[in-house]
Amino acid sequence: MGSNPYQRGPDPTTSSLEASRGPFSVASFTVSRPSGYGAGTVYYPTNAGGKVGAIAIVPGYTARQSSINWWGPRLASHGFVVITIDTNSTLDQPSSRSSQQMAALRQVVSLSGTSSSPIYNKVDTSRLGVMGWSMGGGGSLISARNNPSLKAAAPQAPWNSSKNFSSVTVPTLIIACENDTIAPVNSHALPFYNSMSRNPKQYLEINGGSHSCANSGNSNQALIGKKGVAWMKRFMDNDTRYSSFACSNPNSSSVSDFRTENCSASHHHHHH
Ligand code: 856
Repeated sequence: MGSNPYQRGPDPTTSSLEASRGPFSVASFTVSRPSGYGAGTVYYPTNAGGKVGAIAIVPGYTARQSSINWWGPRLASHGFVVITIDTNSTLDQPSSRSSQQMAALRQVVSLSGTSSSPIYNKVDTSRLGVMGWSMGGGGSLISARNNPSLKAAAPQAPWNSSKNFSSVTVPTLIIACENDTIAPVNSHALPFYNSMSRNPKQYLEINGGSHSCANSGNSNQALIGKKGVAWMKRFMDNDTRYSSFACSNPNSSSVSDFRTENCSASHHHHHH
């Protein structure tokens, strides 16, 4: 077996993934001139050693970065550059949120090529991912459909008027909230999940959760953080040390429904 040049950090454990921070130190800055979106905050690891993948995270209708910014330091401390954004208008629809998400990724790529930037030379611009809440989750699904070169997607409580994401090839983790009355799982998260077949996919439904069940301050951050970080490490970094954490059923009373396909929890290697 060859070594994986994208692998960062020590071998994961349940406790390292359930902790509020991973192994790397995190710094952040505000984007001074957002291009194509409303505002941005970049969280990045200061000591990950070498380039890392980048993830853009978009909030929902009427919401701002504060609704999803718990992911920033959490993911960055495991070795990702993360940009959380505000949209141009809080009323923007999912397709616009997708466009703004891709603009934010382009800006992170640009900053990684700018010698005066804190993230100069820190981003592997070939490994980009998307996350978002509600209409930002619907936007993330649109981004995944329109940009098959993305390495991973993880929408939470996604909302979108179109239900057909059958062409998505990007590995996608849908975090759903059982008692969501704004994006009910039976008319949003489950149809999105069921429409996909060409990708590694997963449906993680939080028991009794409201529409904000995976937002900043949620009461299941150990579980949701573990699954979100593991999905991104497995598919953005191709780090198979995370396969079982990414693919297996957490068998938790906090999970009311779990489904996954094309996600191998164990890897069998040939030895010669
Ligand atoms: C926080 C998505 C018809 O659609 C809606 O009413 C609706 C409302 C809210 C959201 C959303 O993004 O919620 C996030 O507001 C759809």
